[in-house]
Amino acid sequence: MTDATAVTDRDALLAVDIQNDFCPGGRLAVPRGDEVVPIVNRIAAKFANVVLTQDWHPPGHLSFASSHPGKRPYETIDVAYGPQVLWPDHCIQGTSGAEFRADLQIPHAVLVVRKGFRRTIDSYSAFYENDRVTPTGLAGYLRERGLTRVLLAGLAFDFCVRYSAEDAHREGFTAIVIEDACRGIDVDGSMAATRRQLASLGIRCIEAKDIV
Ligand code: VGL
Ligand code: ZN
Repeated sequence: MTDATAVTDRDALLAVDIQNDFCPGGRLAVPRGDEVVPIVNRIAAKFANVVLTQDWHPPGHLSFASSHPGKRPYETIDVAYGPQVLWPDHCIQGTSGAEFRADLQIPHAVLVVRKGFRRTIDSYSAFYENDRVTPTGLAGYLRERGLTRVLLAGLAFDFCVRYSAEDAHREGFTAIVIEDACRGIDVDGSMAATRRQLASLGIRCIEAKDIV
């Protein structure tokens, strides 16, 4: 049970990577990823400030298993900034897989943050790329607009939602994950690890019905 969370004008909803490639039929399909769309549409109507993120990779991106001869998707390799999970090719700039789901209907969204556009750095978080030092600019945007709390929903719970929530918290924003508005991939126990890590940082997980 969680208490009602009232949305204010200092809140931002971060709708993470609700793109064709992360939904059934896509190239890195998150199981039941499409189910978040109507939920996020409903939640978004309550927010004055909605930010969308869009995974946006060039062809031959470092995070693609196909860029590493002999490697397979979901293996982990060491790159310049540390371990990196390898993925099927996905969300390639300008392709239909990289487009937002057509049924995602948030015309009042105020910002789209594209990430993962540097060939040699992946970016799970909407705030920092996977080298953990290259910023996307989102923290500055939120601060300059006086937004203090970030509620997160979307795909995937155990990757881009997780790292975005952790970085929001690290940047001094209050981060809250709307868990039933997310779906996960679950690589090597990553769902359980995410729940543990969010809890240890004091990042609350709530349900969509608690947002009023
Ligand atoms: C994501 C893996 C690779 C995500 C993006 O949106 O969670 N996961 N690229
Ligand atoms: Zn990606």
